[in-house]
Amino acid sequence: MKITSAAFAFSSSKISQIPDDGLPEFAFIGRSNVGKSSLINMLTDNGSLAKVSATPGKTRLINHFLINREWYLVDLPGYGYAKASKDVRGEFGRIITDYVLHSRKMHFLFVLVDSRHAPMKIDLDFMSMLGRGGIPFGIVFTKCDKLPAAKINTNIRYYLDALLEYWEELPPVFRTSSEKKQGRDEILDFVGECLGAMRGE
Ligand SMILES: Nc1nc2c(ncn2[C@@H]2O[C@H](COP(=O)(O)OP(=O)(O)O)[C@@H](O)[C@H]2O)c(=O)[nH]1
Ligand SMILES: [Mg+2]
Repeated sequence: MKITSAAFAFSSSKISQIPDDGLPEFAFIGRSNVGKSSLINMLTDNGSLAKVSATPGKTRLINHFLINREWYLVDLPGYGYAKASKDVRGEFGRIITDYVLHSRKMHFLFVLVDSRHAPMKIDLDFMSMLGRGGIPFGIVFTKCDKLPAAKINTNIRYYLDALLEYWEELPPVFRTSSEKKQGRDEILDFVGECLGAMRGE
């Protein structure tokens, strides 16, 4: 898919504020600092659509960007930064659980993880919550330019092996680098195929 237009649409602090105009939503989430804003800017070919921040964990809003007047790219708040609350829902923040578990407009969720790290409990917990809820998601390995390719491959293999201890099959997997523009076509083509399937193509 080619992106011909991308523009900020609106911010919401709870899911009831999200306008219902029938357009499908593809959302992005991950721990703070995982490279989510950079990825959104890379995908939309816009250097400043999403703010790349040196101080993680600030955004508590859901940001919608309208792409090609056809679908929304949704920037969800990062999780795992604020101190975990005792409230079970608090681990990821209420707005996050409300959106990913209960927004009927979300068509697919891209869960970002840093390709340099071993699986972290909070990411595994998050994915297992998605699995229990039957939420369609894929994993995006970010910052693939930061280590040599062989090392990244080993890390990702290790990560996927860890997931296979919990899951019978793996979700779709994407490798990205916002620095090198790696993984852009794969993600956009995936979204394009989902949109085509929704139109019955
Ligand atoms: N080398 C490299 N650095 C990245 C990449 N993506 C993000 N970063 C850096 O990681 C930090 C956090 O990025 P940001 O997009 O703000 O993460 P967010 O908190 O998940 O939105 C910033 O210093 C970025 O420059 C990438 O693909 N490669
Ligand atoms: Mg950000």
